Amino acid sequence: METISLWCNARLATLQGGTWGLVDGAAMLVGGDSLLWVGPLAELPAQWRARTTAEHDLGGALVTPGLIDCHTHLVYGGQRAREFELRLQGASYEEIARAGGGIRSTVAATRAASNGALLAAARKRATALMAEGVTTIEIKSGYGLSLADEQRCLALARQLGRELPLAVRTTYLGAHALPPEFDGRADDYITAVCAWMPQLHALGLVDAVDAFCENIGFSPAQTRRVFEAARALGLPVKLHAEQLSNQGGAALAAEFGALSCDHLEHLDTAGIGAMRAAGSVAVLLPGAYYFLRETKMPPIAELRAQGVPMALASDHNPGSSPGLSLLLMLNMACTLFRMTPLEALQGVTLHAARALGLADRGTLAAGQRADFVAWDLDHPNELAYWFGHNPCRRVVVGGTERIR
Ligand code: DI6
Ligand code: FE
Repeated sequence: METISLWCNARLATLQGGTWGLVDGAAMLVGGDSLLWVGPLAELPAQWRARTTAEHDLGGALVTPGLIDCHTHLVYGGQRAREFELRLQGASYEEIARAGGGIRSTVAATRAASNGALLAAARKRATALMAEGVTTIEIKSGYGLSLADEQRCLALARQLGRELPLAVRTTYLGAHALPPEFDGRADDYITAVCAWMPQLHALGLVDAVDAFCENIGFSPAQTRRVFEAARALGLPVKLHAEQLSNQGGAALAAEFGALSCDHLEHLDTAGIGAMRAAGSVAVLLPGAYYFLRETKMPPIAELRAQGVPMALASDHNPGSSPGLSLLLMLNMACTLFRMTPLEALQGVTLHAARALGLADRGTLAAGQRADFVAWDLDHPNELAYWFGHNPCRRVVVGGTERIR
């Protein structure tokens, strides 16, 4: 007989209906990896109660959906603390990148690292994110930049998802930077990125395709070629758009029905309109904004006014956001970007799910995956309020409690 577990004595923030969706004295019924029923315990139908085979007391804790980090670059070798020092002495992120540092230095370190070393480092990072209630994570490639190394990094990301109680979605970001062997031949490199895509996809390693459309990255015309290759394979696209300058990348991505456009500090009104029409999610990355000491904020008020869903992510990477706390991103989204605590939590739950094309998670409702977190908090607005503190008490992923 299938185990049906009752999780009771909770204060739920279901995030349904565009609000916190608070339910006190609540219970959730879990069968397999899904939520079968969610609501006040007093309203649990008798026939469900009769089928319950296990019971868990949540001790009155606040429970939210599992957190989703929808934009990370978790698999890479080395670190860039020296580059941080140089930036503090006045060098800019772009100058360092143009001088061959930046992403390229991480590409060299990644290529030189063994599978075991890459996996061990990525596992540590994933474990840190998980400790704060992250149950789904997106991992991009983009530090291999050869067929063999992109394949290695994507396969290691998949392996992490098999080893850990964590759902992993992979994104192919071959068009992240120009590798040294293609110096002066960016168009040829894009041809290679497009040629590798069906091979990586055939290996089951690609859930989505991304590119870095930027003056230090790839042009809109090159990005378009990558997106056309993705479309030919039926793969959804996302884009690092308008991070350091306005390239019209968001509108281009929207033309391809992008799941999301990410960063967006320099997004303009035309880009917002295109995203809205395409239903693309705006993924905001306050960690990179903070760490690069940017001063131009993404156009939050206009995104909000236009009803473009906003997600938040760690953007964990060694160059522009070496942080491993998604909860800190909630706090920064409010302090730096003036988002509301509700928007911040929606940004790491239902809107993050949408940015990954996942309809089965992000809220607490019957039919959703049983991914949820019990917090040592009274109200969900505290998730954005405390910082440098981890109130995560228990985590359930796909119906199974994660033992820490
Ligand atoms: N934008 C970013 O912020 C990261 N990648 C990107 O396209 C930074 C990656 C790095 O500096 O290593
Ligand atoms: Fe990124």
